[in-house]
Amino acid sequence: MAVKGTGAYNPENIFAKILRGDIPCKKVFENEWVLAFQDIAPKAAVHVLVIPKNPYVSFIDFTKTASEAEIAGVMKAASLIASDLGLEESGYRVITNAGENSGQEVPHFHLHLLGGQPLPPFPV
Ligand code: IU
Repeated sequence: MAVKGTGAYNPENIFAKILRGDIPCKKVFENEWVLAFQDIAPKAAVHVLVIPKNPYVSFIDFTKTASEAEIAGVMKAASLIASDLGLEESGYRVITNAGENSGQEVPHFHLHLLGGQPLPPFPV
């Protein structure tokens, strides 16, 4: 079910539990800024989620609240992961859903990296 994607951060959301190690994930990459893991229900041959380690609900929350160093760290990590996954060669799409009308399910800001195959016309 879609969530509001606004308001206070709920530390009981599933990605917060993954970050705490309470729930396992198929980890792809981790550094000081992000954790990246395979989406549990992939929508493309490559479907990886990149999440900041700090608690942000959405893209706007993240960009308004995080330091410039953190914003750069998260975006650079996502770019590095996409390159390492071969997405430059295959083509790719980077998506973030925010709020109920977008279908955001998990209220912890995340980037979807999608690729590894021809993608259907946008919006996916
Ligand atoms: P959304 O942008 O909030 O709709 O994306 C949430 C994604 O998290 C979605 O693609 C789910 O398949 C994925 N996911 C997951 O990888 N592991 C989980 O335990 C749950 C959702 I719940």
